[in-house]
Amino acid sequence: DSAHPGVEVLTDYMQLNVSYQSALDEVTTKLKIIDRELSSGTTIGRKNAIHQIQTRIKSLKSIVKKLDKKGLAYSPAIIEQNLADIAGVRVICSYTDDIYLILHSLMQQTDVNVLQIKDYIKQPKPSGYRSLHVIVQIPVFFLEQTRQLKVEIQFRTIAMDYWASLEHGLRYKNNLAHSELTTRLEKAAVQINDLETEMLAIRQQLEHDHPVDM
Ligand code: 0O2
Repeated sequence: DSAHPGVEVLTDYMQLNVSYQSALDEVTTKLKIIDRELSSGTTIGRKNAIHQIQTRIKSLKSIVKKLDKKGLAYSPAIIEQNLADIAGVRVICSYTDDIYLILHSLMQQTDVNVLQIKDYIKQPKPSGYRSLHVIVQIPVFFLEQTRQLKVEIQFRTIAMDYWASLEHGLRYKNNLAHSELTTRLEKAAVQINDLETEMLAIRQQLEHDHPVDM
């Protein structure tokens, strides 16, 4: 029965999935093109600038939870207006400098509208979390209309992702609020950052000593 509100919500969500999956495809293609050029050895880049690209569409449960938190009702228009992370891309890079190189390249593209940048690399969260969050808006060409859709891109290094993934898993299963463990997790984030800085310094030393091999 299509009059049932549950059916309507599900139908809207399926429609939203189709739209935002296409937005994810567009952004992923842009990132792959940048990575291919960086890895070709003809530019300033190096192999494996992008280690991995992950994508996800926010689950119906998470959408409803977020709307509730904001005191908003469920409707496709409200979601599109208020939630910028329905479509999410996680770009896991080898080194921090590659992140800014890729961001710069995306910002140059005339069809990419950068709506917001939150730099938790320069300014980590109190938890120790580090990543660069960027909201972009891109045109997606459908059969009968062109829609401007938002995508959240989270740029991280392998080291940042290591910490964030494990921390997320620990936090998800346990209530870590204000415990001694949060302090230890914060310290672990600092140690991982130190390690990452050292790996970058090693790479830069190698580039300096053997400029053509890299
Ligand atoms: P999921 O399942 O990853 O989507 P908002 O996004 O509007 O709710 P805010 O504060 O503007 O709120 O967003 P923020 O903090 O810039 O980005 C939220 C996302 O960043 C989270 O998504 C996580 O993916 C990630 N994140 C932020 N802080 C932490 C942290 O301390 N640890 C880890 N592991 N990840 C973090 P969601 O919505 O929580 O969930």
